[in-house]
Amino acid sequence: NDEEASARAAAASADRGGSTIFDKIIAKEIPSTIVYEDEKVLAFKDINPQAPVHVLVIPKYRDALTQLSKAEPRHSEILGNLLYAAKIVAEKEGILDGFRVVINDGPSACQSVYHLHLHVLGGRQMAWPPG
Ligand code: D5M
Repeated sequence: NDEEASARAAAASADRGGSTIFDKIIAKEIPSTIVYEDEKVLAFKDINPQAPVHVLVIPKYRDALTQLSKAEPRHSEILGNLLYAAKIVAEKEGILDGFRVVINDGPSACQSVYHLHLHVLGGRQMAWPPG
């Protein structure tokens, strides 16, 4: 289907080292609604929210980390920073009573932007299993 095809095209572009729309968001070249920012991570509202709260948490320095499955030992610190930032986002958004953190990795998981990102979702009852 279309979603799968565009996910595969995005993966191919990432393999060629292409930059993504998130680089423009980090550079503030395109607008976003920032929820939290520090020197290492940026959290902003997802443009296509799947829950009342839907925030993306990304590393500011891409460091060739397009997706979790490409992570190496040197990425462990930024991975920890991202997860901790997800907690700060949940706190700021008032969803500490229940929220979900998701990483879509690769075409089969419908990853569409090849700049590592965590989804923080909440503000409604979440179902399990996810689709
Ligand atoms: O999720 C990529 C997510 O990125 C998807 O939920 C839409 C979101 N997105 C794409 N462009 C923007 C902009 N410009 N602002 C905010 N959010 C955006 P994935 O896990 O790769 O499927």
